[in-house]
Amino acid sequence: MISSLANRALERDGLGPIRDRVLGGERLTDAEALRLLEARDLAAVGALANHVREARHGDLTFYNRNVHLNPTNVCVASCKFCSFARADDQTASEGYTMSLDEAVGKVLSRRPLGITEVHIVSGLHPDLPFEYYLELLSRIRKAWPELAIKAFTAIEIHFFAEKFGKTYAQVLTELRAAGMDTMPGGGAEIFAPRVRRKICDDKATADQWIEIHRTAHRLGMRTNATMLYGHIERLDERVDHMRRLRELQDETRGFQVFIPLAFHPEHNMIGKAFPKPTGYDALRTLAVARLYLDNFDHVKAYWVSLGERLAQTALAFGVDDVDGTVLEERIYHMAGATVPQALAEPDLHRLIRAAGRVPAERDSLYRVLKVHQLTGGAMKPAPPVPPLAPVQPPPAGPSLASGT
Ligand code: V47
Repeated sequence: MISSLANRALERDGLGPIRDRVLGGERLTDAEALRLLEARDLAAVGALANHVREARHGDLTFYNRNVHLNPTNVCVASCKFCSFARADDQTASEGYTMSLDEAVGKVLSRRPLGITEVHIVSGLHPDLPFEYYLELLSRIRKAWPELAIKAFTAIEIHFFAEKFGKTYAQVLTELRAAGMDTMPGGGAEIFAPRVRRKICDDKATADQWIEIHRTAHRLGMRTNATMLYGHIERLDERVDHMRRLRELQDETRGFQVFIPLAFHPEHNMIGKAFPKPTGYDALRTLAVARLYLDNFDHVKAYWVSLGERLAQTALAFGVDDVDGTVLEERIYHMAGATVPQALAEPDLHRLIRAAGRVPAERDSLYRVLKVHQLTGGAMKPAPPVPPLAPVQPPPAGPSLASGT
């Protein structure tokens, strides 16, 4: 329930009608989401988001045991917010490309840690053949069949389709046959063309990002969605971004989680003009996402992007997921993140428990593996994952024109 103090604050700020609609289970309009993003009283908005979070998940807070793999940072795109990409493989410029042995070996070396998911993202390398990616997946899959492989953003899928003359469905089908399970949510940035033109004008468009996720969902895959905020975008462009995600989710139900990503300003082209978003901005964005995205099961506070303390605080502002152990993250550390390279499972438990929540280890598809109650941690059976829209056969022909 919302406390009487929060209720009073909502009334005082003219947000009573929005509160009533949220409590009545009604969908928020774009204008209402914008009102909430502009609201003065963060705690009151947070209380509303917390109500929705607790109604869905109680105190459960999800995390997984995951590792990251970034096989190359060589990238032909020139996103102005990116600190990770390099133009070539020269060690002097900190460019690198792992051999397949190196990349596969890195993943397999984590086996003793009980990892359940690897998250693979790369730069758009101008010379690597498609077989490199297929073999990367198939070698991991063969050596470690039960490891879930979350791989390749929509930006990479678009790049492969263009470079190798395939449709999105063909690229996804071939990667999937090689071992890929789900897709991460990266590369969405902000969908508004005004923003994309300025910060990432030479990679997949918003429409293409959406179409690739739609195609993945139609093929029966689960994917994630992100939003990179805290740079040149306006608040209404954040709402527009979430609206497009909500619309696709209405259509496919294929998204698992929404992850707002706070801009990190170091070592990139726009960082000097835009400092890191404030804690208030981060919490308000997460809370409004929880309230507006009524068809998303989960909202994640990525601790690497927010820092452990803010991610922990976010658990009272609508968030139910903190990502995972994240061994060996590079993208945010190259952009100035000062958080550790990884968090051990007991550290995640400590953060979650100190926020009054219950840690629940999940797998890559958000099935609960273990609820860590303080009294011993009984196993809970994994709930079934609801089916997606029927699997559609990939259309024939190598054309990209249809975007499928
Ligand atoms: O696509 C790049 C963003 C993304 C910066 O799906 C930056 O579970 C802030 O997508 N400041 C990669 N953000 C990370 C990502 C992700 C992370 C965790 C979980 C999941 C998931 C996905 O990071 C990029 C881009 O949008 N990014 N540079 C920067 N300087």
